[in-house]
Amino acid sequence: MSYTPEPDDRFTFGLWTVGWQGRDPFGDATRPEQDPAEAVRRLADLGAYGVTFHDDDLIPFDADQTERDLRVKRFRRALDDTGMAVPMATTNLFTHPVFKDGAFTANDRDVRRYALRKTIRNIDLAVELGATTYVAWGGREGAESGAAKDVRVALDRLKEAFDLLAHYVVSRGYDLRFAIEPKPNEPRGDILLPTVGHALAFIERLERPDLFGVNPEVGHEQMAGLNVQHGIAQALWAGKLFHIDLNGQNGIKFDQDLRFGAGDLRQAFWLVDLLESGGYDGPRHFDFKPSRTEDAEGVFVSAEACMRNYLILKEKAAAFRADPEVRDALQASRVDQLAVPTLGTMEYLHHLLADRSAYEDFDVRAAAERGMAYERLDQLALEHLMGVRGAAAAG
Ligand code: XLS
Ligand code: MN
Ligand code: MN
Repeated sequence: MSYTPEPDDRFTFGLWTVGWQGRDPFGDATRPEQDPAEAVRRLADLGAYGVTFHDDDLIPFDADQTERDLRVKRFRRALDDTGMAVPMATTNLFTHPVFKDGAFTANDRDVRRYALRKTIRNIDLAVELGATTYVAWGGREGAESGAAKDVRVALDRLKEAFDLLAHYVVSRGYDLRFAIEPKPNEPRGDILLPTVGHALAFIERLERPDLFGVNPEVGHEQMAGLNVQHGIAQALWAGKLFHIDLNGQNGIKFDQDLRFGAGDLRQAFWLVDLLESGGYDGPRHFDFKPSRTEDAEGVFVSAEACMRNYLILKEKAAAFRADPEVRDALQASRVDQLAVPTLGTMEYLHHLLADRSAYEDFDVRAAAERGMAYERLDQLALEHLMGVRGAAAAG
């Protein structure tokens, strides 16, 4: 197998990923500025399906109307020439110093009003370019110290902002849904809605929860020490996986944004296994930072590798699921039994209470002695991943 991506694979990239110049808190840019139209062409050549953007990735923060129109025109031409899509867009509410205390939850009311207008302006452009998902990552919505932010009130303001944005989208008749992106910290010491779970709970308090889902990022969950597969599974279970940011991360440390497949490879394997079987049909969006050690060409080597790694893992996950020994091991671990409801059809609580076999006559000791045989099952997965079993091993 060649692992060559095609638009049907629906791989997308943020303009800010391949366009990242390598500026970090300790060092200047290591790469020149990139023309978004050129990024579109290069990614299309590699087999990507589309690109996504923050308003400021496309149009410099202080651009006047003429420059704005020119930039959008150039970008649009690249999209038309290549057939690349823009399934998602988002707002930069974190780079400019005006957002140093947050955007929708800044203590200063005028900053909050400005953030809403900036977002609405880019929603119009996003919809014009065909986006159906609008990501909201609240990078600066947080605090470094206890008294600085009344978190309960900040959540009121965040709700107010999202309710207003939903109202705007509905009143315009836009086909656009919001995907909230959780992250525990960085750039703020602590960010509001730090994990998928926090975001899911928050969404239920909004006026239009149906218009809001999550955009989990692999590395962000791992920065919190969480199992990303579990978080994504819960988002899927809740019908809230509207979008996903794929990348790599090595445990609890700064946001590494490694290319997909780097970092925790085992979690990447289980994640692909889940996405491919769990009913997610949205874009496979990469939000990574090509290491600042790379030159302009190395950036695309890294981008290509994200897609390649996804396709390799997809093949490995399929081979794992199709392996007769795995099927046997799954059965030995009674994984299928979990799908059987704990009470039977037409069985009610009073039946359970009257069922002596469920308690009084239940052989607790025998049940406790049963092994789960998970080690064999997990070793099979590991051997598929290491390439000593399955299609790749045979070839
Ligand atoms: C930063 C986030 C950001 C969002 C979009 O950590 O990942 O890039 O995906 O604003
Ligand atoms: Mn990240
Ligand atoms: Mn992201």
